[in-house]
Amino acid sequence: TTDATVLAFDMGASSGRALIGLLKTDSEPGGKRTLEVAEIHRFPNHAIQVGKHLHWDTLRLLHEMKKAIRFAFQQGYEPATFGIDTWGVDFGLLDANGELLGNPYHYRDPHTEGLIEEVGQLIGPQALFEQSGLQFMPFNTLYQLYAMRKAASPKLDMAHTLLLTPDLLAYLLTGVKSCEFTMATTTQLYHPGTQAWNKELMDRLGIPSRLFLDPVHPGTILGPLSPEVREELGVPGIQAVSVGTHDTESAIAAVPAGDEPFAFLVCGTWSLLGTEMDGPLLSRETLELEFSNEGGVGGTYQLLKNIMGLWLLQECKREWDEQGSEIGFPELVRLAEQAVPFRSLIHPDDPRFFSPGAMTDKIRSFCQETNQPIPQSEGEIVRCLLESLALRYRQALEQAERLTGREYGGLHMVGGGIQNRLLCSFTANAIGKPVWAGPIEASAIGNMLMQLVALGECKDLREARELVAASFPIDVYEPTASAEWEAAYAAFLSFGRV
Ligand code: ADP
Ligand code: LRH
Repeated sequence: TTDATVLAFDMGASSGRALIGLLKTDSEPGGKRTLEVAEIHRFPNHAIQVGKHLHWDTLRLLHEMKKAIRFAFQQGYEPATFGIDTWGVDFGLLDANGELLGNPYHYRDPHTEGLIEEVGQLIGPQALFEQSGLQFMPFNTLYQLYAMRKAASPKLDMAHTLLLTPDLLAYLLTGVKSCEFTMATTTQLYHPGTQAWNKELMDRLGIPSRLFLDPVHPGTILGPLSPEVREELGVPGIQAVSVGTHDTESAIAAVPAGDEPFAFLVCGTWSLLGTEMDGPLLSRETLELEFSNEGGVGGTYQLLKNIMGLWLLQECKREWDEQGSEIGFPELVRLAEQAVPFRSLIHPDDPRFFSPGAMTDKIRSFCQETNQPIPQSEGEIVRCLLESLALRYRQALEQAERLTGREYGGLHMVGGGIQNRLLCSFTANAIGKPVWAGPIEASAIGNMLMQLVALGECKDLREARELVAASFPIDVYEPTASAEWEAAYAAFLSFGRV
């Protein structure tokens, strides 16, 4: 029997997707419960350049989400609820009439350049870290709003309400304004100590505190689709649930781990590597090793590091596509597999790789500057990227172990990137421990789990994770010890970044 049907929207920085989740109970006595998922819609998502700025196409996302709702009903599904998760930090501003003021900025917009240093001087890095728990990344909401203030943006003065991307999309579908906790903790303006917005910090930076709504926790029911949307789509008023709206947090909620402390790697456009905690770890060492404390679902905090991730590969692929070669990810992975191992390495988090464009040139110049052979072919470049990422994962895992004083028996990998089996096995080899890969659609599944919690079908995060373990297969990658990986790691560490 089907006990519940839910709809998850998972908006990544490279694609958006809508999945239906069916909670099923086996007909046998004491029947096993499983979650079945079916993808009903997938569409590309990317930055759009307008003059000097990079924006998201928010209305296109709304359009695709509406299409997905229509598809769901056309295919005979009757979801009781839906939830939305997206990438972190970005937001839209509403005016006093509740209308969207302009196109939201993309977090790779260059307008925040240099602001980490400037705000650091104003507030002091240690104080800023203690009040936010976050790694200083140029795109944090704080720097974006400060950039708008510095540019004397009229939008900032006109704005009545700030809605983070998932809350904005939920508002456009329901008319309900909300602010969800896990996203709030990505802004750098939420104080992990007081568990409230940091109004004092906003005042000091000229960021209007009136814009911010009180956060609600994942599992909160927001309200039904608006009458306009219901009428337009000819569907009933399914209820929006505020899930773990930060995609990373939804993904971690879907890691099929038990009660033991575990390490995770959420592998998509970004790679987020870390471990689940009961609360934030605000030590000086956390700041020095550039880790973040991000609010998670079910009262957790995630101690993690942002690693540049498969963005590097996406950007290379985009360049090759534009040159007309149109090689898919599976083929690029195959070419990398055939390339010579350990020929050249990069540091994935070198700042040059953050902005879009000219990625193959940037990779080649990194190799040239560090006196390594310059990768030429697609296979050589992808090999270089994947080996470098795996080594970076080892470094971050060791740092997480140092910070928590724990040792992890292996690494749980989830997200679209685990379809890259070469990357999974490189990672196992680099860390010298097993990798447990799955599920791929972790964010959408974690999103569904909090809907099931809201519906009373799952008690808590623990029970929700048991459901994931019972429903989705895991691929195990055992490490093969090799002196070559050790030597490569030593070479990698010589790049000198933490
Ligand atoms: P996001 O949610 O950030 O948009 P995903 O979790 O969907 O990202 O992961 C996208 C990444 O997954 C791509 O950049 C690509 O590197 C990888 N990927 C997707 N499909 C495949 C595939 N068939 N084989 C190998 N890698 C893949
Ligand atoms: C991954 C992610 C990550 C953020 C970045 C902006 O999709 O949410 O956790 O830091 O996007």
